[in-house]
Amino acid sequence: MPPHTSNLDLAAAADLIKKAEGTVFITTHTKPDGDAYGSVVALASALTQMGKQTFACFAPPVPAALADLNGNHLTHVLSDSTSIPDCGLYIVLDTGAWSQVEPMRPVIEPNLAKTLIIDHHLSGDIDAAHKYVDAKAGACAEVMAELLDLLAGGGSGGKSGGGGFQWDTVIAQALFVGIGSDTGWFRFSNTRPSTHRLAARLLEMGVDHADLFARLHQTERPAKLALLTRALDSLKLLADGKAAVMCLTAQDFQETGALEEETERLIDVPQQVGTIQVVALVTESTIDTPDGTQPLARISFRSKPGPGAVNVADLAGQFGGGGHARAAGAKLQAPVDQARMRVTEALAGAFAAR
Ligand SMILES: [Mn+2]
Repeated sequence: MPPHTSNLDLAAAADLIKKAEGTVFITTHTKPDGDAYGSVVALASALTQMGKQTFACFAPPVPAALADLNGNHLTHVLSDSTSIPDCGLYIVLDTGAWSQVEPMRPVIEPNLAKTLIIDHHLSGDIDAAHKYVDAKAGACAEVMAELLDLLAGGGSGGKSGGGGFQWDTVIAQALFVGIGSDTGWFRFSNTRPSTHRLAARLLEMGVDHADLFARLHQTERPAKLALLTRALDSLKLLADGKAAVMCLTAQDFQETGALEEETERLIDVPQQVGTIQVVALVTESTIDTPDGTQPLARISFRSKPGPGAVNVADLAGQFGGGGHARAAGAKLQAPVDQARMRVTEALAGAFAAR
């Protein structure tokens, strides 16, 4: 597997985009989060203003709160009837892993020689011709901000640059959603001084952060709380309370009426407990696998920073997944109980080895 590292710098990536002929395809991981959504919308808006044809496409489900943001007219949601044009450049944002873009694989794989990945994750296996990976960036949207400055012809601070586009309200909101989402609204350890500087720049352009927070994080349905109750009921502590495993089954989703995307941020709740350093959430997929054989379990990991922090990207790697040191995930073709057992063993092992 090729290393998931840059093989060009961001200026070269900007050049590649500027010189691209024909339509530019832009996508990101399945079930986009705020960073994925914001990164795609910001880039699509910039390129459209530069006079380029874009085809920005999400693999569903797209959370309703994101789909309601400015700029959604610039994007498509993949369905059976979506016809994707032949494009001069294929851009994949916020992931470099096939497992994260499965529905887009038939589009990307034949075009790897014309594919540019821009990502901030530690691992990925898409062998694209062009890769820019900044694992220090708290969000892909931070990289997008740098890229947009390069496309506009240098840090123009919101003024129209040489590329002939402006950081308009669509771009500003999209980038803020991206950095806000991936940093837990500036609480997580991936938040950098430059993250705050970008946030300040976006606020000065008129982004209403309180309104965005309310729209993105305070508009859940009661079913979400019912799902949280189930998750907390399932919580098991191990390694002297240093690790916690929660599990949600298809039955939990049926009985609460909650949707799979409503698991978002449930995993943050147990971190309120002082002893808990790592949390895992195992979720039984309610979506049938294409071949209908094995059920699919999704595993998410979070860990707290500090001395002796557990690298959950390594843990997820044990299950063929990846991500960041503090937040990572994997998918497993296994019954949910078996997945929970294997995750419990892996966590116990991580602490036993200390
Ligand atoms: Mn991200």
